[in-house]
Amino acid sequence: MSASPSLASALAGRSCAEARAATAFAPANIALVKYWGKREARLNLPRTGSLSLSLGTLGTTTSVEPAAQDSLALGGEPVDPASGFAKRLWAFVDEAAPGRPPLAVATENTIPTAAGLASSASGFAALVLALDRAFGWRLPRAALSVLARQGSGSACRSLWRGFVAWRAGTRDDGLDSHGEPLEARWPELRIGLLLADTGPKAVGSREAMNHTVATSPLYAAWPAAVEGHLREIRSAIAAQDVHHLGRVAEASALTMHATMLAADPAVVYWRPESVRLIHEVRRLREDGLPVYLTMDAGPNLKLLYEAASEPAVQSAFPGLTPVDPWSGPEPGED
Ligand code: 2P0
Repeated sequence: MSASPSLASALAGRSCAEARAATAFAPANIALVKYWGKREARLNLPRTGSLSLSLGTLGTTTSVEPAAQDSLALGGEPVDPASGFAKRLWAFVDEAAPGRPPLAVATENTIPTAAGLASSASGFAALVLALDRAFGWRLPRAALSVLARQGSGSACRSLWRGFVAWRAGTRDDGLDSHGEPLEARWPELRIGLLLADTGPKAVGSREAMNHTVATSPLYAAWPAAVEGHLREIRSAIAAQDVHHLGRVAEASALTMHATMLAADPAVVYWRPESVRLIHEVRRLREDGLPVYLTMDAGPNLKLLYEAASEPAVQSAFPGLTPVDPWSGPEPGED
């Protein structure tokens, strides 16, 4: 049974009249089974489920406080209200907190911005957690996940640490489409961030996703592939089988890129260095090192391996930023 009716009343009852100063952290997340394609664009309702791993201490900390007028800062610097970032953020705040007073919002990424990995996911999740505290809503975490999803789809998975499943849901209002933490912990599992290119992206992920759904003949095969990947990844997590988990995560990422390569015109995020790194990961695996890769809508790689393999992975890739997904606070806690 879905908890939607109670989520609906919890959300309907939120008051936005008075705010106090509040701060919250949310981690970035990397999908092991990717979200790629929407059934409804305004609410970011996905065509399929997805499953992610949160990035421990890497993410976004956001503060909200009442002010004489709206203002926005990123990394301590004021953000131009006419910028795309500011417009998207305030449109979201107006929808999440209708009738609100003016607010000063300050946001900081702990994920290296130059790494091209700072995501809208931790940003919208931290903002929703900060708004929940600022207005004293005390909403259930699933309701906050619904709100975060409306800012950016993948943000609905950044409300928890560890593994998080996002169920596609079937409702038109999206109240059954939110993140849900898995109980499973896998303390040995690591994720490593590996840069192939730090230049600006030619195509944003939202645009690439919509363009792929609209024009790629391979997209028709995507929903069934995801169903299989979701079943497989849950069984890999239950067994703590890094080979199984890695195979499925790699297949999900490469299948997603295959749908993009078949779009018209093709979306090609891979740079020469991306391809070199992909081959290097495969070579290490042939030599017996259990290391696998995933990629998002960009040229960079994320490596999946267990703690015991970290020295070997680090020595093969000196530029690697290793992440312990189990470190850091529970999102929304001090
Ligand atoms: C994911 N990505 O599952 C997939 C894999 C990128 C590749 O979710 O339009 O910023 O805000 O719902 O969440 C990135 O897209 O898109 C993303 P919107 P979002 O992590």
